[in-house]
Amino acid sequence: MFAKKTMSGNKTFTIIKPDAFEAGYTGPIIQKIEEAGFNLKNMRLIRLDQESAGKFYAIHKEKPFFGRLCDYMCSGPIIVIQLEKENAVEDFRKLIGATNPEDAEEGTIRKLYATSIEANAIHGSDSDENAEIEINFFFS
Ligand code: IDP
Ligand code: MG
Repeated sequence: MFAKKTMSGNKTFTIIKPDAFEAGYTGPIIQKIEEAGFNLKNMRLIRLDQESAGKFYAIHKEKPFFGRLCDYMCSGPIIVIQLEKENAVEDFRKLIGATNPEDAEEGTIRKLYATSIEANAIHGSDSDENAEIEINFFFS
């Protein structure tokens, strides 16, 4: 009998969202990401259009907040970053904290820099599969 060991991937993907970019938090956020042991593999400053925002957040298209989310993500420049670290997806989700900054743990990026459940400063992939899809979406 072999113990089943599931290997987690070493890639994840993040976006410094328009509110955090506009507020000048790009530097401190990247510093926290690097201090947590992530390596920056690819990075761009871009501005999304409605079509790309809708594609990126397609899994939320039935949600009541979808339209506002797309408007918000297009409201200003963003930084998209491919990251690498052992156990990347899970460790990065811990580093950013809960979706709603009011529920985020002390010291997490959303606790420190987010202003609301919508304008929550940063994105983090939620699975290895989605990390791959999101990286290919922006860096291919
Ligand atoms: P996540 O970013 O923590 O993975 P998701 O549920 O995947 O959270 O939602 C994607 C993004 O949609 C959130 O980061 C946030 O910007 C926005 N969002 C999520 N839930 C709400 C809501 O209830 N109201 C408004 N915006 C929301
Ligand atoms: Mg999500």
